[in-house]
Amino acid sequence: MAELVTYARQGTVGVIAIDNPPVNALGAGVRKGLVDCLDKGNEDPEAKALVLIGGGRTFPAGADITEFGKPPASPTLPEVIAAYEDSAKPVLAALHGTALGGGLEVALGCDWRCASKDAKLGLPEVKLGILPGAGGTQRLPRLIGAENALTVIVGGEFVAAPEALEWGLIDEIVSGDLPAGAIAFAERIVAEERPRRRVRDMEVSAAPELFEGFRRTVAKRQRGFIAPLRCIESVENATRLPFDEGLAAERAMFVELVASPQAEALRYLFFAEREVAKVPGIDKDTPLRRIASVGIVGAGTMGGGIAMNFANAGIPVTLVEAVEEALDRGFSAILGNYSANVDKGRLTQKEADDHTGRLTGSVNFDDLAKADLVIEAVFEDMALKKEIFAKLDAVCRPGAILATNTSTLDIDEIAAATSRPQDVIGTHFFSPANVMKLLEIVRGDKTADDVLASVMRLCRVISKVGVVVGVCDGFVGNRMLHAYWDQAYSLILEGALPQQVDKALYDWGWAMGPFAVMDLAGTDVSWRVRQAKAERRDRNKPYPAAVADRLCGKGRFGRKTGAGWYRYEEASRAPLPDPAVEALILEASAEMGIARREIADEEIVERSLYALVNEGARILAEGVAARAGDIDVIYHYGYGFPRYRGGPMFCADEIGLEKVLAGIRAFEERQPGLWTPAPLIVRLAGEGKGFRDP
Ligand code: T1G
Repeated sequence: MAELVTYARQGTVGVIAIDNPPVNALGAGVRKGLVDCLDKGNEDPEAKALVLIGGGRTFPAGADITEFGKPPASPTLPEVIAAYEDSAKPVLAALHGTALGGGLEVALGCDWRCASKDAKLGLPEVKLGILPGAGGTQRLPRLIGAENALTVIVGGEFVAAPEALEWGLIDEIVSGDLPAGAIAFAERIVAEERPRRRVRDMEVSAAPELFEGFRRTVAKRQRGFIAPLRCIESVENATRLPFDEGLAAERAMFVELVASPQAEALRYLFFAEREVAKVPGIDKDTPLRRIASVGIVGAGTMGGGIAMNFANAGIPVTLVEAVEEALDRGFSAILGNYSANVDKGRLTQKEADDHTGRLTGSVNFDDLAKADLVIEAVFEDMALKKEIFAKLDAVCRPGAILATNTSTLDIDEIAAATSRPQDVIGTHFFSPANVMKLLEIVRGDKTADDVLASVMRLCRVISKVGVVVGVCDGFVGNRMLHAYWDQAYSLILEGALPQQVDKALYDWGWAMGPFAVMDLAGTDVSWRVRQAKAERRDRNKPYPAAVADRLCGKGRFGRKTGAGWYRYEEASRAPLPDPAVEALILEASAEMGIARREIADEEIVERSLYALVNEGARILAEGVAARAGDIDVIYHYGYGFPRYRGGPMFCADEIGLEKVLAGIRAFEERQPGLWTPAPLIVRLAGEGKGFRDP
């Protein structure tokens, strides 16, 4: 087995190189190698200084996350870092790629740090529900000050090399070859007899207000997450406790958090997000189709948002509308979005101008003839979509990818309107399309592998999380959402009110409750879908959405009409309970013969979750989603499911499918027809298994 860490001397400099692809994670073997090679360097009489460097694409990107939850093998990371800090010879860490977590903590244990100009540095442990556990919260503030350290540790975002140099996190940027530049730097350190610098010996102070300020921000931006508060507490310790006491307190918090349910959920999502990119049956070397120009049909809210993704990624876009007025409306909405981004400082005016410069409008389909990818984003009408795809089939070049942004219609039926169904695919963006990270990629019966692989690859280019799903009504996300909404309607018919349901789910961690979401998206959107399906609806099943039909019947379409499930004051987004809605609900309960009762928040949370899980289990069994993790990634990035709870399927596994099944059966007694337990849950519960078990 190739050595994970090697030692070699170049002139008077000993070089310790790590080689553990893909990201040089600091697993047990690497940690042992680091200490062994340090000893070799310190015992090498010719070596006056040592350089620590990573092979391959990056300096260590952290501890090996796959080792979490297992008994730690010695040496532990704190022991490795203490050894480097106590090295007899000065050590320079040479950073490239993404020097993160435990990797950066090792570098903080070295005397000096240099980096390649495009290196990224960070302590993103908070995103895994933990805090830096190898001295990062004690050494980083000593080196760059408490405020900068809090920004890095509490937010978990990466710092680019130029900013790291400014902050003193690194001492030099190496523009050319990193190993050569690092060795030269080490030789200068020796030649100039620069004094040893142990970060642990540095001092840091800060006013309590600083930490209070960060706590307030966390309460708003990272609501419900435990780790950010622990991070603040530990950095605060660095300003008031001796180093070793602060270090011990950090470690104790780390051990507590790494075993916490939040950390387990966030670790699960970390790997689930990487799994979604591996599409069963699609070879990772599938040749890709070039996508260097894009066409969008429909310049409405969705079409405009979708176009911005490509313009932001440097890809020219042609937006086609039926008439000039619609095109003008579409462009002014897009320009409005960009100037709002400039006002908020998210973009410079030049960047906004560059992006809008890549957008071209047209009312002529022929202008799509050369596009590599065309996405149709007109309103949900099958006949209209088929007409458009027939047109695209006539004008688009051979090999162009034809995609539809439908959120529910049958992709195979749309594809059948062309002579090239193998080039047709679903790309279901979420509103606002230039903001929401999720892209449900709908694989049709005839969709070609290279079309699928190309669109999956495209997700990285436009910074989306792409999840491949099969064809069914509402695909994965919306299909589950209807079961979840049916419970929301049922709960208000049985005794709750929209504000109680929304508060219970918000307090449980959802970004927003279902009724507030319906008002944001427009209650008429799902109403039109229900109306379109009315003839096919099974009359033997309960129809709790009847209360929503009543609401829409009164023209209460949500924020856009100033009233929906809530009322909204002029220019305010605050949802205000409306007695008119309460009256409408009580009237509906009475007419549907439903006796209203007290409903506890726990029941609201449980019925909402179990409705998602039950439908999710059907979707898994049908193969519409490849893995439970795919469903959880969809629910986090597309529907605001609380990240620190992992996802509906993960939650069900944590609760235990036997208990979930018992709960579903209890609800079925109360609502026969709405709660038939999914056979997959019955089987897995019977076998004592979970969705993640093979
Ligand atoms: N441990 C184990 N595997 C890892 C890993 C890690 N730290 N980081 C990445 N991988 C795997 C990943 O699962 C994937 O595997 C492959 O590497 C490529 O990753 C004490 C305890 C570095 C920015 O949180 O953010 O240190 O799917 O697809 O998009 O304080 O990976 O190919 O089989 O993501 O180019 C802190 C986590 C750990 C960084 C690269 N570090 N990694 O992104 O590739 S906690 C992190 C990332 C810690 C100490 C504590 C990203 C990346 P596979 P990828 P990428």
